[in-house]
Amino acid sequence: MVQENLSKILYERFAKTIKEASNEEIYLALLELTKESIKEKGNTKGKKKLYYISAEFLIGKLLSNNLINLGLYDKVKNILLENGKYLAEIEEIELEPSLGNGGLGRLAACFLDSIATLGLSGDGIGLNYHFGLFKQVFEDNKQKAVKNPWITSESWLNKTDIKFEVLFGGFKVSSTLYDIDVTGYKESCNKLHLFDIDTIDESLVKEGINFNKEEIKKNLTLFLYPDDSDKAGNLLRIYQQYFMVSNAAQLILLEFEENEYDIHKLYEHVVIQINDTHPSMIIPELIRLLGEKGIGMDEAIDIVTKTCAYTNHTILAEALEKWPMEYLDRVVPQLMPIIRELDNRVKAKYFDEKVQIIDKDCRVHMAHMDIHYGFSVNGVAALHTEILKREELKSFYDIYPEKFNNKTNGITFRRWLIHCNNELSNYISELIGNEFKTDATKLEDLLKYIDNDEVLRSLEEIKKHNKIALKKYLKETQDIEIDENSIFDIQIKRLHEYKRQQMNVLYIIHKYLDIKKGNIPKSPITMIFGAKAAPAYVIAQDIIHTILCLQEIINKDPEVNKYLKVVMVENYNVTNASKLIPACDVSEQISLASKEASGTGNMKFMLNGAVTLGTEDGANVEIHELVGDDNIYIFGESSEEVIEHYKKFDYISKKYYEKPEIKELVDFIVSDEMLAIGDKENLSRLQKELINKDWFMTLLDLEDYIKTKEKVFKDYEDRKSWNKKALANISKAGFFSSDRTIEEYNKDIWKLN
Ligand code: 26V
Repeated sequence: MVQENLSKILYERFAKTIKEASNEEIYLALLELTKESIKEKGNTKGKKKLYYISAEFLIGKLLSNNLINLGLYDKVKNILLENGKYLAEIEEIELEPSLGNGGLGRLAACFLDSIATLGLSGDGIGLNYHFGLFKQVFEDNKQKAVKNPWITSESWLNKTDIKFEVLFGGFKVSSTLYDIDVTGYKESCNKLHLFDIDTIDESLVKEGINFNKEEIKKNLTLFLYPDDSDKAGNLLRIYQQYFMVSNAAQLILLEFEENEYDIHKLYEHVVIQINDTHPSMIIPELIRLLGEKGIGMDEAIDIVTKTCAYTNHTILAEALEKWPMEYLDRVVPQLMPIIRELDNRVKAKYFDEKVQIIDKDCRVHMAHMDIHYGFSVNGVAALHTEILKREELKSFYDIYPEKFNNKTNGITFRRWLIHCNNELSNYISELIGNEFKTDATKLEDLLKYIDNDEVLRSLEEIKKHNKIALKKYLKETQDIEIDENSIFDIQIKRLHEYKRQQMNVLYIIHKYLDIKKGNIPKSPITMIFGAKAAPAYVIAQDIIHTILCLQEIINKDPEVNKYLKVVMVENYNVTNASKLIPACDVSEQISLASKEASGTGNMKFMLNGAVTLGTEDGANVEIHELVGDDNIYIFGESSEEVIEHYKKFDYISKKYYEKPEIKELVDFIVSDEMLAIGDKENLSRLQKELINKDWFMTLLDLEDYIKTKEKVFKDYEDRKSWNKKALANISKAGFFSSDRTIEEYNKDIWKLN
């Protein structure tokens, strides 16, 4: 059937056979074929429906993922192969929708996959950004940000006839809803609803990613999170957030009314998950709309509180949104009486200033509104939730202990195993059958092969194939030559000081100097990074510059490059993550303990047989518990110790810097070699930052990190024992399936039927 349908589409559209068609033509035909098959699946239905509202859905390319979920992947791959075509090449035609910054957005995408797979009735609601997260290009060893379009004339977007009006202070805009089908693995479908304005003007973007931030009617959905380092950027972000939630509220009420349910019982049929604080204005907006329907304030507040649940994804103070009242007065004047009323009720009941919604500086704390006027607050890993309860949100936990719960993050195994590492997935099926695809805990059955030499050797072989594929990709895209027989040590994630890419940089300097002294590593090492830095984040730009300078120096040095290479992958995104993760030996998860809420890359690496080198932070703690001390490398101070340092202000980086072994590494950043190719301003700023500030305590853990990493590389030499670690990691990864996470959300929070 698939063969006939594909041939028919190609013939009707291009008068060509599969053999004759170009990759572009085959892509378009597959898009059509997939969309047709989706129609046959129908939508999930239930008495209660979840709306997952999020400013980000980092869905990545959809073709192969949809083919897998529809059960067509192997068929299509083989049909193409019989005609001399490669699905992997056809995948390249699709543009990646980079509609998210990082973990939070990718989590939302994994969740949609699992919600549909479990047959739960739940849709995503977000914004149809015309340009996703900027595309990163390297020029003069620096990051340059350029626009990142993804919408083509034919795409996964389906325009609907649903239109709403959204009122802002002084003007209104009209919206149109676009839908993307969310296919579940062998189940029915849900939708990702993306709202757009009708008056968008893409030509506003001139140089790089700059545009006039004040022309709201033309720019509202132009970019994912514009730069918020200035007032205009912040205002635009509030316009986006209100546009998202006003449309969401209207859609939710429209669907609700179509079912003729009783509006007084909204919470029996609707549950709204607020993904971080970006959609928090849904609370006052729903209260406002219920008021328009004649429901009094007390009851409206009660209904909304029983409908909304909030997920916290970070404890970093700078990331917790606090909007000045002045901004909200300007953008959403109609919400302000409600927000003031919500705050008055809090102030009348609680004297603790820390739980107020509007603080004494007239800033509105969005998370505080969510906690008071939602029924559930969850963190995203066990440690993170404990820190919320004991430290960051303690005052709230004291008031509402029953609202707090943990939901450890997860990842969809369809994308992060079956698609990205099809060879490993097929091999696992050969060993233990297919059940792990729907019940990930079945991966534990692999443990019976822990002493089986043939299985261990096969795992090593598969890893080698993935390394060769990555080598080819890096040669083609960046003209960088790497050695597939080297250890692949990978750190891929957003660039942030708390994630401590700078600590990895100092290790590289250590290794480089060590090799120069004649200490040659047994196996060569390839250090790989991928990271985008927010354009206004100065130190993050400096770290990227330092990595790129080291890449140039080390890779060009004939004495060293046989043993050590550095690769900074350009434009790290979902697509290249799928190529990097399966090729990895050592997964770098080295955030300062207490700072990484969960991490999800750590789970992807583990599932693909990499061994974690990490701190006791986020979900690393749970990985450690699952795999045991022998199958993970843990270093650094604990979250309790780190939190104590912050409380006592007793971490002084200069004291560490004064140790000669550390000084040598930090000073190398501004050595003659580095200054000969790098920019003095960037390099000395980073060096000074490490000496005088180092807010995320790089130097505190540096020595332990270097020592532990040396042990990792030594242990790698015992290939059998290393392969056992890889197998143990794969076997224990089942817990991190987002199917498990979603089952927990449903059991404890959503209660969908
Ligand atoms: C946002 C911002 C915005 C302003 C500048 C600094 C800054 C720093 C961090 C953030 C984080 C936004 C929230 C986020 O993406 N959190 C991530 O959520 C993942 C899914 O739960 C989780 O795995 C990551 O640990 C967490 O960082």
